Parts: sequence; C-alpha cells; structure tokens
Amino acid sequence: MTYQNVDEFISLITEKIRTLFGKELHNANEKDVYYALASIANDEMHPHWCKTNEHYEQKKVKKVYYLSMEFLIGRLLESNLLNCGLLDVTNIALKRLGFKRDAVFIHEHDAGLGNGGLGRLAACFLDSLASLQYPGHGCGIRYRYGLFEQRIIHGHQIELPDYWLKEDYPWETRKSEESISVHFGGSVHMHRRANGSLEFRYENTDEVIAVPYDIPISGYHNHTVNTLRLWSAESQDRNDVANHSDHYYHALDHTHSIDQISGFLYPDDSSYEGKKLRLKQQYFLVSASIQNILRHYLNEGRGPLTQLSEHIVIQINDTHPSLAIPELMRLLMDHYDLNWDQAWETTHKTIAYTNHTTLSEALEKWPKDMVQNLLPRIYMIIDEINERFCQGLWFDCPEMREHIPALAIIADDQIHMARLAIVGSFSVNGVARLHTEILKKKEMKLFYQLFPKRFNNKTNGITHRRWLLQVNPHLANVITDVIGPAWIKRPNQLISLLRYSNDPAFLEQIEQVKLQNKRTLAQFIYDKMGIKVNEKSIFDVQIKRLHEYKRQLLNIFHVIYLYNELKDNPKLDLTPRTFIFGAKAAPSYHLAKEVIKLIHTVASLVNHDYDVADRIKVIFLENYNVSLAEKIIPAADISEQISTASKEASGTGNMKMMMNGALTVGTMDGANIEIRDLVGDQHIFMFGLTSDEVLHYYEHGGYSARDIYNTDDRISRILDQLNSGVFGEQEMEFKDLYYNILYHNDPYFVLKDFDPYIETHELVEQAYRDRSIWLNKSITNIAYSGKFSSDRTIQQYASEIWQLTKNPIK
Ligand code: T68
Repeated sequence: MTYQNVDEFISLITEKIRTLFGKELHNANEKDVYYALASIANDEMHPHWCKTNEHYEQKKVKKVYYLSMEFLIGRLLESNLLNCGLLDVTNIALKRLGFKRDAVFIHEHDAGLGNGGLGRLAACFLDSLASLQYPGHGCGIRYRYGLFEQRIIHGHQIELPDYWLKEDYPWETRKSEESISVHFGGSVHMHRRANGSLEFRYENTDEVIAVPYDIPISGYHNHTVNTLRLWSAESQDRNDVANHSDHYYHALDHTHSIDQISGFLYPDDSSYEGKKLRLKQQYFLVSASIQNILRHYLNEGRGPLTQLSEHIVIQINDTHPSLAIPELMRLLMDHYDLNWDQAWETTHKTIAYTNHTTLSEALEKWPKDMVQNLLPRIYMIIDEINERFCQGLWFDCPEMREHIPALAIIADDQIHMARLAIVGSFSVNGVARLHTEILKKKEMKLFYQLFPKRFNNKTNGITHRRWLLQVNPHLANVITDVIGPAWIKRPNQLISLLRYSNDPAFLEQIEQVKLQNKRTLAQFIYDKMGIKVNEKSIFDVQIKRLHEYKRQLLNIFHVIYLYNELKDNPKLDLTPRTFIFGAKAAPSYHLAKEVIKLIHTVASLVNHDYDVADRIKVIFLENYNVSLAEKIIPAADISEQISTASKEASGTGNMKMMMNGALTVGTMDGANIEIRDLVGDQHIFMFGLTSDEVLHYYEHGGYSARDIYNTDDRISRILDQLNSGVFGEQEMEFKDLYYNILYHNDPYFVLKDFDPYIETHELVEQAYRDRSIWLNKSITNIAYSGKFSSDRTIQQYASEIWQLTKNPIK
C-alpha cells in the first residue's frame, strides 16, 4: 500500500492517535506522532515479514545468519519509512500538521548496541541484504544498556548508563514461545552406550532462558523483510522467586546474575579484556543462535544435518562469536548423534569468519581455566579440535612442525580465538585490501601458508540509502535532478556525475547544499553549546572512537600549531576553520581520556581568545552516536582519516564522508588507499608514513621521537606547552601524553607524521580557496563513492563466500 494522497495519510495518523492514545490529533504531541508513525510503518512491514519468512521456509532457500555481538542500528523510524516508500508523504503530512520532523524523530532513543565501526557495519549489512533480496538474518544480544552516554564535565568524560528501553520500543516483538535454554557450568560425564559409542551427560548446570525479540529489517522498495533476532537472558524461575520464601534472597541473587548476561554492552572497542561475564555473553549469543538455526532447519524438513552447509551459512563478525564452532560441533554430536568426522565436516563448511583488526591488544585469548569451568563440554571439544589440528600438522606437514606453538589453538594456558576461528571455518576475510594483505603476509602468515584458499578480501561498505539519501536529502535531490534516480538502486551510477564536475550551474548547486547543511549544523551547535561557528569556515571533521592509533592527538597538535602561528603573526592569511570532534573513549582507557581533556582545554583557550576566535574554533560534540553522525556528516568539508598506517583495518566513516562530498585528509591506511585509487591523487590529500615503513620501524627500530623534538621548534613548543600549563589548569596536567611521546618513543608516530600533516593542510587550504577546484574534487569523490555502498560488499559476500541467490518476495 502507498499513501500518495496526503489527506489519506493524515487520516491514518489521526486514526492511529485515537486508537493508541485515545486522543484527537489536535491534542497529540510529538511523541504521540512518533508512535503513530512507527505503528503505520509496522502495519506496512508486518505482512511482508510473514510472507518473507513463509517464502524462505517453503522454498527452502539458502540463508545466511550474521552472528554479531553488536548491531549499531541507531534510530529506525526514518529508514523504515524510507524503505517502505512513506518518507515523502510523512514529511509533507508533518509539515501540514505543523510538526517539525526532527522534533518527532528524536523521540526514538538510539539503539546503541555497538561500539563503532564493527557494529555499524553489521547494521549496514542487514540493510543491504534486505534491499538486495537476499535471505539473511542477524543474531545478536538485546542489551538492556547500550553503549554508555557520554557527558563532558569540565573537559572530562563521564559515563552514564544508556537505558534505551525506558520507553516502549515499537520495533521489537517478543517471541517467548521460541525461547531456548542455554546451560553454563556443571560437569560432564561420559557413558559408553550399548553400541559402543560415547554419550556425554551434563549435570548440575545453570540454566538460562534465551528469549528472542525480533526486529523487522525491510528492504528498499521491495517486499523483503528479514529479521534481526536479539536474545534476552531470563531465568526460568523468575515467578518462583516469590513462592520460595525461605530461599527468597538466594533466588533473587540467582535471577540477578542471569539478568546480567544481557545487561550491558562492553564499551571496549578494538581491545580485549578477559572478563568472565563477556565470555558468558558470547556463549549465550552463540548457543541460543545455533540451537535456533538447527531447530528451524529441522522443522523446515531440509534434510539430514550432514547437508547443513548446503542450506545455511553462519558468518561470524570477528572472533566474538567464534564459540559457534565448538557449539555447532557439540549440538551435532551430543544432540543429533553425528560422529566427530561428520560434525567437523559440517561445521567447518558452514562457518565463515571476518577479521576486523590486527591490533594485538584486540586479539581474544580466553584463559583455559575460565572456559573449562564455565563451559566444560565446549572446552573438551576445543581441546579435541586442537589435538587433531596439531597432530595433523605434525604428521602431514613436517615443514610446519617447528611452528606448532604459534599455530596451536590452546597455548600458554590460553585459547586463541582467532586460531580457532581460522581452523574451524571455510572462509577468512579481511575488510580492506591492505588489511587482508597484512593478514596474509604478516599477522596470519602461517595460517595463510596452510590454507591459502581460505583467505579473501571483502572491502567494507556503507548503506548509501541511509548515509546519503536519508541523511542528506538536499544533496540526493540535486544528484537525482542531473542524473536521474537510478543511482538509488545502483549506486555505481553515481559515476555519471563526473560529466557535471565542471558544470558551473551544478557546482553552484553543490556549493549551496553544503552551505545549507553547514548552516543547519552550526545552528545545532549553537543550540547545544551556545557557541557561534562561522558557517563559511572549513568544517574539518574527525568523528570516531577515541584511540591512540586513530591519532586525534595529531589533529589537536595541528590546532595548537595554528593557534601559535596566529598568535605570532596576527596578520596571517588563513581561511577560517572549525575543527569538529566527536569521540567516546573506553571508560578505562586513560590516555584516550587525556586526549579528550586536551581537546577541551585547547577549545576553551582558542574559542575564548579574541585574537583568533573568528579564525579557528574547536568544537567537541558530546555523546557521539549514530544520530549525531547523521547530523555532522552532510556538513563536513574535510574528513580526517589519519590513523597510523597499518592500524585501521578499513574505516567506514571515510566512506560516509566521501559520499557526502567531503575531501579526505588521510594516511595510506585501510580503505583510504582504495578511495585514493579511485579518485586519483589530485582529489584526495594523502600524507605520512606507509604501512611498510611503520612495520619496518616496529621490527627494526630506527625511529627517535626525541630527535624530532630536538630539531623541530614547532613540535618542541607544543610539547613544552603541554607540560608547562599553557593548556590546562596546572603544570604537568598532560604529563602522561607527554611521557608517552618522549619516553615511550611515540608509539603511533605522531611526531613523525606531524610535518607532512601540516604541509598537507596547507594544500587543503589553497585548494579550498579556489571554489571551482574544490567543488570539482568534491563531486569527483561523490561520483566514485558508489563502490563503497554496502550493496557492493554484500553482493561479493553473497557470490564469493555464501553462494546465495536473490529471492524476490511477490
Ligand atoms: C573496526 N573494528 C575497525 N571493533 O577498527 C575498522 N573490537 O577499521 C573497520 O572499518 C570496522 O571494524 C568494520 O570492519 C571495530 O569496530 C570493535 O568495535 C570491537 C568491539 C569489541 C571488541 C573489539
């Protein structure tokens, strides 16, 4: 159904407000309208949802299950309306009714069920799967608390709980009848059956009930509605607590510890902590999901479980769900009576693994004892996988014998999850070309020698529907006006924009759209922070998690450098700039928090200094999340992608900003390189050490931060200012940052890349002054951004890893 007729749509809203809230439209507030619109979108999606499931079941089509500890879906109302073809009519109706769109949409709390790139990638993938009509579902955890809410108090980050379920969440449906038991702890006893086979009995386990909550994922203008299934942990005897008065507190305690399993999202991005609760979460997700997959497989009568891999693919998002491998083995053997060889054949043909990082501090290694105590049967299976793998190496690959300690899944009393994931899957992929090459040549070299065919690259992508069509409607309209709407279904067609990249009228339109977006962001900044920013200044944006390797420090050093220059030479000819930051630091990441404090300290100095105030401004936008990204990205002129080369596996913010016409200032890292290869050197600002150079320094030494400090006055001045209290309330306030650079030899090469970075920004400034040159670059970036649609990425996963076919729903 479509409501092209606005009056009809308004009647529908009126009716919804009456039935949902028992009031008339003229008494309704924005929140009521939000729920009415969500309900309309659900009415539109739910019938297609049933049809989609029925189709998949009846036609027994091959499906992918995307297992991820994170799905950073953000708000859903606008994208659901967009996908159902109701966004335009909604906008007109709201205007006519006198409601501001934003004031309605903000009543949806962001679902912050992810940390950053990895979680957002999973959300973009679900959108592309449905839009391309592929059978693919997400499996995750329904955390009661998402990623913490960030507050800044006197420049310091404070974390507050994110209770996103405080208000009714209109998109989920609880499916208690499909609940599944997950067992922890206890002991395992072996029995020999009459036929000689072994039986494993579990005793005294703790039972946790996994209750699914389903969220519909609709495709763009088609009838496909896939499912994101999020599991919530509950105790079986919640109701019994009241009945057992003698054990009341004991029972309450027990219930509480179960509730914790889906209690909160761990806030560590690209790092690993061996916390038992996190291990419980991982097993909880994996066990509930795999049991559910097998149950559906059998109910649909798809054949014996030995044929599982012909019908099902399980993609694991990093190693976080890698217990899927022993769990699938366990279920196939202990519940469905397959023998080891059959179970192994089935498991490793069904599971595929995506790696998202080579940072050693992020590689998961669980203590053997912890796994043994919490998951005794799973431990036995991992041990057996390891034994068989190492034996195979010893006997079949004598040349690998000396490397067994570096390959063994269990070594040094730890379980190496990446090794388990590689050994137990049929595909291992990196997320950008350089990253995959580093995996093959360095981090996972030995495994690549063993299984060369298993490794492949799938460069990340983002959904252009959300990140261009939805967040930047003015730009989308201007594009459609010149090249037609075909790019919405086939983003590669954006390439046709190249024909207009020197057309003065088109350039002017692009200029106006950007200016308008910058004005909107400037207004938002003023409303939030009371700071006026010059909408004609260059909006220089770095938005991402705060991490040493992402080098927000290099960016703020550039600001300090410019500040010093302006103080020394007030007549300096400088195009005004607004430096915009958004970043959360992991709560226990001390140096990252210092950087946040430094940015605020510099901001308060710069923004209040009348000598420079109209020329540079520093804005740190609190609580960076998906919704804030949607506001900032359309207004960006410069996209800062300045990680230490080799450290950023891919990046996806680089793609989002490129697609919205920002120019990249970037290192030769992750997908920046692939952006450069497409747009050409003249349309991007690349600088700094290459990954080979960085890796060479790490291996062979030869870098001295102290030498640079001693020879570059600009740098020694900045570092001395850091220490002397020029920035900050007291001397030595930033001593840890200072020491890290000078006494730990600047592990992320901030000083080494400083000079080329400053030089590059001078080129940026020159280019910005010539409007037609700049706009030509901007359009070139938009034109080539089609490659970075997640539709392309999903197409490659589907044909090269999953062997899926499209299934249009009638
Ligand atoms: C990111 N990884 C990569 N990790 O850093 C980024 N880690 O380059 C890439 O573009 C993106 O993945 C998508 O492939 C992460 O975001 C995490 O969020 C994370 C979370 C928990 C534990 C470890």
